[in-house]
Amino acid sequence: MTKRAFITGITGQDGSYLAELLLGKGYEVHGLVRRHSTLNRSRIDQITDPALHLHYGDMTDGVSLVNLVRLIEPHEVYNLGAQSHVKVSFEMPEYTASTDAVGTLRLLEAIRAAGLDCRFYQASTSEMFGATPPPQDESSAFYPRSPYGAAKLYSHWVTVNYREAYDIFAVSGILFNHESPRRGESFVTRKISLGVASIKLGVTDHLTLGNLDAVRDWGYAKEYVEGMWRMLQHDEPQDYVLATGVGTTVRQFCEYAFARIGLDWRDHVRYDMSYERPTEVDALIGDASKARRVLGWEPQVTVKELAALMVDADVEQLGRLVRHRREDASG
Ligand code: NDP
Ligand code: GDR
Repeated sequence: MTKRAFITGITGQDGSYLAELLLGKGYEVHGLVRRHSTLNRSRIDQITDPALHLHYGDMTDGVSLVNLVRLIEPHEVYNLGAQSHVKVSFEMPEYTASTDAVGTLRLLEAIRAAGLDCRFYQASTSEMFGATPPPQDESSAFYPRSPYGAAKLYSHWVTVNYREAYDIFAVSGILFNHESPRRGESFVTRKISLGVASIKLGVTDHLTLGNLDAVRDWGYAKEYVEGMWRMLQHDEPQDYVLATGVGTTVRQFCEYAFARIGLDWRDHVRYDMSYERPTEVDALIGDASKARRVLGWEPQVTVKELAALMVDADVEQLGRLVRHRREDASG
């Protein structure tokens, strides 16, 4: 029997890697896409597999979710769709809550009302731990520090509640930061790798950042989507932390990224307080022992390797663009 998966957030970093993973395993994959005035499917454009189907909808539109769940009758639902930028959540708190908190409720209700025997994955986040000091694991206290973190905490608990109240196989993956060349350009690691590439190619000579002291646990996104899938294959619905266990400051990440092209970050990084958040999360370092023990999940790519692979990808991609522009300009 062909398994059907429904992915919200399929056009995002994780959604695109997850779609590739599931198609590779023989799944029929259905993805929720939002209507934009111009298409923004660059992360999934390369997928030519006819088993991929895209449907218009939105996490803020319950009717679209109800209709799609009934139409697709998925065996597995991965809820990755969200306003995922922490700083933006301070500027758009209500929209963030509607998408990231109530959106999950809408989707769970659609599944419950359809009476489907389907497994549900919720994209929870280390941001729910917020001010709780590291290391953080599944039993650590939650203390979100942003509208994003608070909205995701609602989704986390409503996922637990639907599991207990309605016996739905619903799991919450509490994932620490994970990055890749497909990372959105306004998240700090990608901003750094793109900045480094721009400096190498002579497009600019500096990069402007906010708080360099924040500590994050950065892993490679491709490995994390494998963890999501494993959570849904286990016999029991449980919640898991996915993390590398290694804490790195934004400053250190800069050091690694600039070193890749033989430069000293201190000569090129400027500070701008407008990138600071009203409340910051100082340090997140995860303990993923449970995922290692129960799911056999273990990340391989180190933060240094991650910085290098992101810089290399941006140098190549931006290099192509710059060459084309120069060719065009020279007629
Ligand atoms: P991205 O920002 O790359 O992708 C977010 C996705 O959600 C996009 O496909 C976006 O669509 C979609 N989306 C946004 N708003 C809506 C909406 N109102 N209705 C439907 N879809 C919407 O995020 P990531 O891939 O990095 O993360 C995936 C999930 O995991 C998110 O929920 C995020 O909060 C969570 N998470 C991420 C971590 C990380 O380090 N990457 C860590 C822990 C949790 P569009 O392309 O149209 O904008
Ligand atoms: P985060 O990721 O908030 O951890 O959320 P982000 O890359 O945005 O910030 C990480 C840290 O870097 C500091 N920082 C900057 N951040 C950005 N974006 N831009 C800057 O210029 C800059 N300068 C310093 C931030 O203050 C912060 O401390 C990500 C998202 O993917 C969430 O969706 C996810 O849930 C969490 O990771 C786990």
